[in-house]
Amino acid sequence: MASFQSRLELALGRVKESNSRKAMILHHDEADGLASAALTKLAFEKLGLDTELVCLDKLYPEVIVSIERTPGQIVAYVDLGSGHIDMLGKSNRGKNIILVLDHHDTQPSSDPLIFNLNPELDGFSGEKEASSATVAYLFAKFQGTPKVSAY
Ligand SMILES: [Mn+2]
Repeated sequence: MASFQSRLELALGRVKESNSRKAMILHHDEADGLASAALTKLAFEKLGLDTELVCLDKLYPEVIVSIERTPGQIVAYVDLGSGHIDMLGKSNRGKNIILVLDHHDTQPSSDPLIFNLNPELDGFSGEKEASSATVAYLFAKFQGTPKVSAY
């Protein structure tokens, strides 16, 4: 848990340091995707970012390319993206900070702009021990602001 928490806090630090004022949140269209997108939206709003939600039944390459070409934003993939980590990096022409808050099978990324916040990389089972809503809840909680920690 400590390694996962430190990765969440590292990602939050990078978002806070960035000059981005907007966050695009691309999320899956079922229960876990909706719950985790709502939590992610709250977390970004507490950081003062404008947010835009994009609801998807699956992650289309055309959508990735279209969203990631615009610079100056944070791009968050919520309850999707885990299986496309390489593509998320290769499509990042806007050089945005990319967060992946997901629990499906994945691989680590060495791209400094990609924060793959998947607890499977910290030894947890994404099938049994964590949903994307869990990840998004912890992302919001570890901001450390009193309002968020009261969730
Ligand atoms: Mn899910």
